[in-house]
Amino acid sequence: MKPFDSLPPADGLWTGLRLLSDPQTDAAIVVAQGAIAWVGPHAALPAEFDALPRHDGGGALATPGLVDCHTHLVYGGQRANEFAMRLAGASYEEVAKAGGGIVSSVRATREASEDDLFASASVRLQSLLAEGVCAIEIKSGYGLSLEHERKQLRVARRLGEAHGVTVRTTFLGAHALPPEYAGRSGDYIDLVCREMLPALAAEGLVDAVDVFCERIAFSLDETEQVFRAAQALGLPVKLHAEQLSDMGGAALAARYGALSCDHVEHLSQAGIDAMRAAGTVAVLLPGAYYTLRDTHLPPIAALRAAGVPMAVSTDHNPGTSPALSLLLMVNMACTLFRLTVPEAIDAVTVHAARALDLQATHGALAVGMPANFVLWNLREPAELAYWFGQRPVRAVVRQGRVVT
Ligand code: DI6
Ligand code: FE
Repeated sequence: MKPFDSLPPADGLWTGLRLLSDPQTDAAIVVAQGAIAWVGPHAALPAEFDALPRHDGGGALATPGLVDCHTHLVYGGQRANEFAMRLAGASYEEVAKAGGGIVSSVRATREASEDDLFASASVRLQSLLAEGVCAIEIKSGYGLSLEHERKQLRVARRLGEAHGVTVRTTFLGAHALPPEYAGRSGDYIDLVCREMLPALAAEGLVDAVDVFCERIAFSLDETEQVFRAAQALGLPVKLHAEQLSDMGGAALAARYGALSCDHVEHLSQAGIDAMRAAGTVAVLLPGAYYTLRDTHLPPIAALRAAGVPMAVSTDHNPGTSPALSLLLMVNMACTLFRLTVPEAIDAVTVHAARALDLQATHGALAVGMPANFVLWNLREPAELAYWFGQRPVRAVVRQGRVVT
């Protein structure tokens, strides 16, 4: 892999583009010092930019760089065996109770060195980047002790530096009960709140805090304890909410001004109303829905009617969503969840950026933002959602450099 800062700068005039807002018109983008200096119809290009060195877009469709706003990318091992067990009839909850599930990834993650984790996550990250992802959230939650959560979060930071991609880290210490705390959930939550979170936050490793609020994970009360600890440190919260049952997690998260509530298959109208009032994004995860062969659809029509912004993400994780294509998730969000094409595109750009509090710098083609955009070998925007299993990328500009 070439060092990121040896890649060519994207500065100059990008011509022969078509924009989502007006795909019929020949458009241009000006990049100066790694940021977008101008974007619009080529016919309206100010004369001052005309003499800049040119990059030919060849008629490509240009979109903002994609944002994958919910991933568990860093872990040891894989769990294809559980996939096979579920095919033989076991449910996700049964697999978890039989000692598989999250805890088996915890074992493998604890055994792996920081370099092992970096190497395996790098391979996965490269798949996402090749498809135009320019910002990604990476959660901890497979370490479940100070030492091993730190290791995961340090790897997440290193991935961002080495690959030249914006990484937002999320501390998910309250993902599962580690085996050494069996029957002592309260003690573990104390450890998370009093030791792990403050220490990792002090090391600059935590951009947000998440909890898995579910019957097989942590209760509403325990979730609130973690949220209080996050609030005391000035950290934003998010929540794995109402994935398998309606726990009332979304309304609680909204009370803490959550950036997002994620999964939300069993979200109630009260939860939706609370999220709307708080400006919380609903993150839809069709990869997990599909892998678990779930049949309980998230309340898309009610979210749409309420005007709650909807994001879509891979939820990449070894248990319920071994997905490494955000475009495939766009297709599934349309086919399985009935998002419209414009909704699905917003879901992996502007709304996904908002779920990470990155809306000032990512998710749009706007003057002043760092240059993160993708040129697609596609004629019309609907093709972004239509094809699956191909990678119609002509070029990616990430953090002001031409990377593909
Ligand atoms: N919800 C999920 O879908 C993943 N974590 C979570 O809280 C599953 C993680 C796993 O099975 O390893
Ligand atoms: Fe998840």
